[in-house]
Amino acid sequence: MREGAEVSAARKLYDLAGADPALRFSPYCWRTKLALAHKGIGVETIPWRFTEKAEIAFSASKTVPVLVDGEKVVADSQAIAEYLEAAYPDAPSLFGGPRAQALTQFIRRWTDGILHVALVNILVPDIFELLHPKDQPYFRESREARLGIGLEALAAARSTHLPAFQAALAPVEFTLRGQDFLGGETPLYADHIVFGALQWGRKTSSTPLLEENAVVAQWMERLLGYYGDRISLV
Ligand SMILES: N[C@@H](CCC(=O)N[C@@H](CS)C(=O)NCC(=O)O)C(=O)O
Repeated sequence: MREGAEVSAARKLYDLAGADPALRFSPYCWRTKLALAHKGIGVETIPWRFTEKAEIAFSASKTVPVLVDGEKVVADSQAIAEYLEAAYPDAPSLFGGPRAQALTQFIRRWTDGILHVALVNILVPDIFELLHPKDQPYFRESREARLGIGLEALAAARSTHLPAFQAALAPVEFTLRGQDFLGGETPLYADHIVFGALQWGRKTSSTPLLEENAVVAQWMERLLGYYGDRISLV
């Protein structure tokens, strides 16, 4: 386990929070927090709510994560990962080289397009309950419009969405049966991406999602253990 990274006052990460400011559940923010830990870069995380767009207007982004690194402002988890890789070349690589960086795009697209979609159907009603009251009307309206279904109807159909999630996860489980991390012997950004999705589930789901996936659950613990006190758990 490595030493904890020093937190610079000039480095901040806007990180999605629930009603409880310690509940940090954004899959994209978790990717970024693991990427920062991987690079050994300490950061102060700022709890941010969906409707606090004015707080991040300086970044020209309406979504988090937003990283402030001294004079530099970077929004979007992918842009942040690429920034960190370029700006901190002497720290461990996030991607493991340019060709692996290209392959990581597949993991990202698969996670966003398949794993997140399977999880959205399960998690959105649970997330609604955990949000700050000022966020709830916005979240309900935007998610019902996006998904084309009411939150209550989605909640009633919850169990019908669980098999799609388990099926989506199967390639991750099979891979991790043969290696410690998606990156091989040590983690890479590919691990951070998939971890973010499952941590989103772990932080918000009203029922455990990984009971049938001990291999995947153990990998999540292994990943957190690898970074030790480098990772801020809020
Ligand atoms: N492509 C963006 C997506 C970021 C994103 O969608 N973040 C969500 C939190 S998980 C957000 O801030 N949503 C604000 C909203 O829905 O208004 C990234 O990779 O950073």
